[in-house]
Amino acid sequence: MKVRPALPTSARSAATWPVTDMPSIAAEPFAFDFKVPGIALVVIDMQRDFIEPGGFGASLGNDVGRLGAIVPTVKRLIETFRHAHLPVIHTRECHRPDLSDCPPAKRNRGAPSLRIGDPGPMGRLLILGEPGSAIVPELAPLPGEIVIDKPGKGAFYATPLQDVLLSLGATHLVFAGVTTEVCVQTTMREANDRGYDCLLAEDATESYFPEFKKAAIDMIRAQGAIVGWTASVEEIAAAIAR
Ligand code: C5J
Repeated sequence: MKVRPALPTSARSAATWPVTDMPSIAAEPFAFDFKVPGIALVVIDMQRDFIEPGGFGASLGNDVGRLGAIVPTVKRLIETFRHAHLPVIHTRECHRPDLSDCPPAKRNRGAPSLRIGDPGPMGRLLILGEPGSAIVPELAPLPGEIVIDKPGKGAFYATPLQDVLLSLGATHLVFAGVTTEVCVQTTMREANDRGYDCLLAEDATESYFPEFKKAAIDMIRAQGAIVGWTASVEEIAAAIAR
């Protein structure tokens, strides 16, 4: 797996982040206190393959329209972090063209109309470099922003994400992206186990199944934020702006 670029550029290095008093986001189940420097945004898998017709999500029989609807909200969140010179990390679920990083158990599961690696209208499904694996143009990473390519649902598995976060000095992570109960929740759980304080942007994440999104949000913040916090983009933006 590659990180593009290998490490954050100087514009986003911890040394240049502004230092402030500990700010706080109005969140559930209680306020999310964070540090600057120390907070980073992780945008999970806002790829054409999940969001546009003809991709991997559609091959599983899903109505992809729900996911496209959050693009403007995710964009607002990304721009909030960019404006504050805080790190933005993007992930993409994708595999090598020879599928050497795609276990048969993943590729052969179920009865989709197309399998990972099969040719579709946006190129081969979930294959690095194919048009479908790209992040939707509205949310395209800026030069210097980190892109993590991941073969699994969680963004820590078989990727350099942990090293990247350590190099950034990140301690608090805000999550957005798709799908809430699969790659977003898996990554949040991985991050939580690694000691990061995690917050999910409720209106900048989506599922093909509204009931799964609601259940995931409920599970994350239950039992005193057992996996993490949740808050609206409005509240996150307000706190970052302060
Ligand atoms: C899925 C993802 N749902 N990004 N991937 O297969 O959530």
